[in-house]
Amino acid sequence: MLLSLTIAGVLGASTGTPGVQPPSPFGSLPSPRQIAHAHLETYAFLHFSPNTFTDREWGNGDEDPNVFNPTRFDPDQIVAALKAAGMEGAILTCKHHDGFCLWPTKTTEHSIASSSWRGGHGDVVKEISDACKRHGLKFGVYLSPWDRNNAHYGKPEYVSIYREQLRELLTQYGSIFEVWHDGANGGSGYYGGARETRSIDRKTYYGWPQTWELVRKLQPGACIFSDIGPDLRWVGNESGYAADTSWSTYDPVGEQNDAPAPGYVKSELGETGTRGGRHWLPAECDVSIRPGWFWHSSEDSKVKSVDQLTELYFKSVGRGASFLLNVPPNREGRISDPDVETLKEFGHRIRATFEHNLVSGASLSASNTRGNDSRFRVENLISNDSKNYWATDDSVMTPTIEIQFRQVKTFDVIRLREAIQLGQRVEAFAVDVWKDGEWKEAAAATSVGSCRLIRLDEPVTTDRVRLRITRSPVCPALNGFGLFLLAKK
Ligand code: FUL
Repeated sequence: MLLSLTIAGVLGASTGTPGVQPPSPFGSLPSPRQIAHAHLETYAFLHFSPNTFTDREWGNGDEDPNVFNPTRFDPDQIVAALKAAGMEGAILTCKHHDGFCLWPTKTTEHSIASSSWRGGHGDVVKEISDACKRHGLKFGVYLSPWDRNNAHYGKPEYVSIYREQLRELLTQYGSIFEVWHDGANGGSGYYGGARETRSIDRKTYYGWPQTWELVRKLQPGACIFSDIGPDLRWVGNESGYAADTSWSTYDPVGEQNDAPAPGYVKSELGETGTRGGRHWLPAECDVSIRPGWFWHSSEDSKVKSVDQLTELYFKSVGRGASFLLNVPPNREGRISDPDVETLKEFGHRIRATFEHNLVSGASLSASNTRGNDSRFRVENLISNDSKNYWATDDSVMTPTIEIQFRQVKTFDVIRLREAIQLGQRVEAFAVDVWKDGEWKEAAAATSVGSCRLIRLDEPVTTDRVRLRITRSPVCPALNGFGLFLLAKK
């Protein structure tokens, strides 16, 4: 009792030392919905449409609704496979470019209601969203703006139809965590029988600000994804990685250095984002577990390995972005065995790697703690509450932390997290290990954000580790430091 009073006296009571203020936020800041989204880290894409049955990637829009016929459709098998991989949500292609709606929409006849599957009474959106609820995953919707079936595509009428489709999806299927707007737009198609090429002005045609207002009204908690946000940005490639330096802030630029729009952006800039950008707009890294987005039997032997998925995890989640992994259901309406197997092993590997943080149980000391106030103590780096963070005095921008283990430990993975509610602050850091009587640098990196992972080439064994913040324009505020040993497969 006396001891704890004394420590509280030195470091300040949990309500804070009088006069010590939290650090001022720096730069653009995430909204609460973006902060919640950052915790998800990994979630799935489900590409499923007539393409699954016609062996195509982009349907023309003239497909017979009867081709959509998943013979053993099993939403629980699908969602369970995702859950085994540690995924926190699933985004379904409710309508891909071919315009076929996987729910019985009132906006077009080109939907599941016109298919003989389940006598025209099927609703894949409902079944997948219900399965997500049963398994504790969040549910999101992909609704392609480009519609190669719709006769009105290219005219103002279609934009109203698109918004109405969104309204149906956002009001009939419970809580939606993400709304995904594809940037692929315009071109040849069926268009109600016209069979022509239609191009639209990608900057103005869709009236995105109004559409996003509708999303905000109907699902205020949903993050909106597009090439330019407003909540999540496309990383600029479909290979599943962000750049090694990837900022959570981003000011997208149009193709002609003018105002950007979905489908009209210098997408390569998405890989790095913009240091000091006006918008908090973290990257989402999309990639398919197979070469194509849709299922093709010829790709059953081309499913990514656990090592490949692990590498992508490190290059997406580990670079402050989210990992959107596409897992396409097959013609039966299930996830194929090779995909199920890899997902299970991947989930096991990630869980086994991160379940035990070697830093917990070690003693930590910081070169500086903000106002010597226990609210900002270094132990916050290993508390599981992301609201608690370690911070330094305003004048201390390059502090160090030392970790002393009771016995030597072996690790090859380093994890650092910033308290992003205060913005992205740190610009560079290094990690040293004590070896042969001196500090040796084991790793150095730049941007942190919600999560930075470093994988060392070789495991290191030591009883002392040092974290050095080497560049930061303001005092750092970190809420996680971890050392782990990558689990074998
Ligand atoms: C692209 C689309 O054209 C692909 O078919 C796929 O849906 C991918 C996620 O986005 O832009």
